[in-house]
Amino acid sequence: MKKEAIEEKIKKEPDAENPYRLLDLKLSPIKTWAAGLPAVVAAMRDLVEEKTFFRGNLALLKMNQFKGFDCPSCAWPDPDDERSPIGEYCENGAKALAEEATTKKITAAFFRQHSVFDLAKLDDYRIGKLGRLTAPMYLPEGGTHYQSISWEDAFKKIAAHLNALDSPDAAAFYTSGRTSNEASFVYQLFAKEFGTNNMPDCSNMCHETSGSALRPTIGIGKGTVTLEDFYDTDVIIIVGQNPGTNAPRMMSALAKGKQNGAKIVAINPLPEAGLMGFRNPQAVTSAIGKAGKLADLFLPVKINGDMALLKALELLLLDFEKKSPGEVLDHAFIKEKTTGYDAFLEQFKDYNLEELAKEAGVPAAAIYEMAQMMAFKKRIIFCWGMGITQQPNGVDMIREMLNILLLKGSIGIPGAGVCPVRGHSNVQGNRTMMIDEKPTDKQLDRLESFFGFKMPRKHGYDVVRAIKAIHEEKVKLLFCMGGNFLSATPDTTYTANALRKLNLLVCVSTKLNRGHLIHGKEAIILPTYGRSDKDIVNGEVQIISTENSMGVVQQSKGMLDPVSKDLINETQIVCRLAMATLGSRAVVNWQRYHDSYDAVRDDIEKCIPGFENYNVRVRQKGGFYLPNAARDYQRFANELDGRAPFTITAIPDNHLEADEYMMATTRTHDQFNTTIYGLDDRYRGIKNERRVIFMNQEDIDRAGFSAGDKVDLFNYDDNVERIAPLFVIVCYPIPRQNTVTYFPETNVLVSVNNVVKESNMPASKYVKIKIRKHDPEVYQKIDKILYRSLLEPEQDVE
Ligand SMILES: Nc1nc2c(c(=O)[nH]1)N[C@H]1C(S)=C(S)[C@@H](COP(=O)(O)OP(=O)(O)OC[C@H]3O[C@@H](n4cnc5c(=O)[nH]c(N)nc54)[C@H](O)[C@@H]3O)O[C@H]1N2
Ligand SMILES: Nc1nc2c(c(=O)[nH]1)N[C@H]1C(S)=C(S)[C@@H](COP(=O)(O)OP(=O)(O)OC[C@H]3O[C@@H](n4cnc5c(=O)[nH]c(N)nc54)[C@H](O)[C@@H]3O)O[C@H]1N2
Ligand SMILES: [Mo]
Repeated sequence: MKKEAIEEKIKKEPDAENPYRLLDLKLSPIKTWAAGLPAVVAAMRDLVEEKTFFRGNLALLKMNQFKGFDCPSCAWPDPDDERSPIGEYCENGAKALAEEATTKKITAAFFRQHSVFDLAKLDDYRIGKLGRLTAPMYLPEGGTHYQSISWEDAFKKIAAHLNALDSPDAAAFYTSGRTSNEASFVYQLFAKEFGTNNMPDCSNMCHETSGSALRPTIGIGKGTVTLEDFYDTDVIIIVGQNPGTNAPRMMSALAKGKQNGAKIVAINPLPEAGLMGFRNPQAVTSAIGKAGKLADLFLPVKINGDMALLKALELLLLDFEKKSPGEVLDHAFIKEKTTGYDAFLEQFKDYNLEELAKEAGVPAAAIYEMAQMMAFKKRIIFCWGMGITQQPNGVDMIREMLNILLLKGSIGIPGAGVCPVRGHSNVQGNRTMMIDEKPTDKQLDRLESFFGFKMPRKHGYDVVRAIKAIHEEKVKLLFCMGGNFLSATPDTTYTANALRKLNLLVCVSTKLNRGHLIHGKEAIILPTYGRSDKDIVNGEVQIISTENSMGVVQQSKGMLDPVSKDLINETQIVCRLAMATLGSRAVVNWQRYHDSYDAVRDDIEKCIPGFENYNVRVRQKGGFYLPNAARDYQRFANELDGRAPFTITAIPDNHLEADEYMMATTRTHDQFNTTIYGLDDRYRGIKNERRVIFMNQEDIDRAGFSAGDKVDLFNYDDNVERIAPLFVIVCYPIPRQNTVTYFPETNVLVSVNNVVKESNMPASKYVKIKIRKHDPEVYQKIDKILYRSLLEPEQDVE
């Protein structure tokens, strides 16, 4: 069907029960390259829309520069040496900045005018566009509107609630990944002094799987490569990750590596533009010139077909080794640095290339081509993202990639290793600072000996366990340091019903989001600084620090005048809360941390290895690398005498019934997690609509649908009917019986019990669904408040 005919058809069939949502989807061809001039234009448009063009552009010149501030968007590192004078940022970094640097604001008067119930009528895009939060707000029990509260009273109220709990474990402290090292350190310390390890964080939905896979094998839950390794390597393999949208500056590193001779392999069910080609928007000539090709080989794997693909690859590499003994595998490395090789080899007797290829959904010849690219090369980098970590067997799949590197001795040498591409800009630093529901005894011992009080030892709740504990009313108070707990987590209706049972929900936030509108009996919003804001303590502009995806710790100095005088930085919020809650019980000198980030850093240095001389080194140009024994001296899992074990994994059974589909939830090019910048997904050819489902043409035909049809989506895990109403079918080059939709709209379909083995992360890219023609009757079965934005006309909120 012609695209105009599809667009026309969507418009022509209004939804009787839902006349308010006029769909205005526009389709265009899928892009085959990313960035370039359109990226520059899109970035500037966002700055204009946020009424921050000059302020924003001024800030952009400082973003990711040596003495500037760290981009609040993704965690991709900045070059150690030269940085582009016209801007070391990407389109999506600029959009993130526009969101934060906006001059629009929400005042107390705004909250007096609009009830919480009415604000829920707005969709996420409109909520985000309201502007920055400017004053602390309080929603009393039974109240309809958030009302003003002083900071002093807010802290008193939260403290009273905390102290009234039956046990410290009835509180949970969530963290999103933008919080600085300094704020993270005091935050986890406060939770521990209060008495709990209930510290769920966004890692529990993001790269927990990577940590779970890597810690017991290579001895560290982080990647082992630096940016330099990308520039000089032979093969870069990108599995389940979409750099063009989610880590755009990674494309410059890929392009540089390719220029120097590296081959790039992309493994993804979707032909993502950012994997296929690239125009550097930071270089004037290249932004408008011919796009460079990126991937040399694209393998359109089925959702969760990666394990079969990796086994097929191993089978072929072993075959190459048989034909050219000693030229493919690194036997010395295997002997000295690994364990379990013989047992690992055993399994390959049972595997057959054609069957594995079929299971992967990729022609055997293509896998052979990949094996050929790698067989006689040693400098190989495996990168992965959410396409792997959010699979039920994600831990196993990462260990399988590691198996390949171990076979070839491709780890801990230049140009080779593992690269989990992190999400939030300081999510890695949060963990280094011990925001972790299961801190190790070693970490707790160090804290105990420095601070001199007993640390709680019982492991706390991660995100999924916290949701269940809130449901069971074991947790009565949820404190969120940033993020959007409601929308980022799975099983939205179940989670919403849990959150409604809380005694108190506290959110430290920069912007309003849906997470503030589904609340407990009482709720408090505490407004705070963003990364680009000038953070003044005792009359001086302060620096904070963050750790990027490659373990570099560096300073960040905000430079914009805050939108309100009534904001407090995250560190001081924690310190004041600690003083209000612990009073004379406190052993930690909270006032000292409150008054000085340097004091916080001095103590981080004494409690966490690798931070020696923190205050000096963080001020050096480019910061400093944290130690990484796997990378630096090929020292892997300690329990095994520094060797890395081979892991024997299984191929999952991915059988689907004829009317079932596998759904992966991903990001559009116009969002940062739950923050919706706009309604387009430019690279995938989608404009003006987020409620779309990508389907293969043959599946569309077989099910008797046609492109442009309106459908409802269902999931039936644990015999519960989960419904996501009103989606539009878009025909897309995607493997059979596989579908893709956008997060967070379809989180409602992800069962809280659908988790990754070992890491307990929601398996958000492995959701079994059924698809039926849209029936307005479904509106009778959904949560009317959660779906208010879909069911009722928008109100004017300006
Ligand atoms: N602009 C922007 N930048 C961001 C974010 C954002 O929302 N917006 N989010 C940040 C965060 S917190 C994170 S964690 C990262 C996320 O960045 P990514 O890891 O890129 O996350 P996603 O877009 O969720 O999905 C990644 C890819 O997985 C593929 N995929 C799905 N299922 C499978 C599968 O079974 N196998 C394979 N091989 N691939 C599969 C999808 O097609 C998609 O291309 O980005 C960070 N950066
Ligand atoms: N179905 C599905 N679900 C997913 C995913 C998926 O791919 N599919 N991805 C998962 C992943 S990888 C992640 S990381 C999580 C993300 O989960 P979260 O981190 O909880 O969500 P965000 O949308 O990043 O949080 C946005 C909010 O953070 C606040 N904020 C922004 N900057 C700051 C700041 O500097 N300080 C403070 N205090 N607040 C700030 C703003 O109020 C904003 O509304 O979602 C997960 N959920
Ligand atoms: Mo993430």
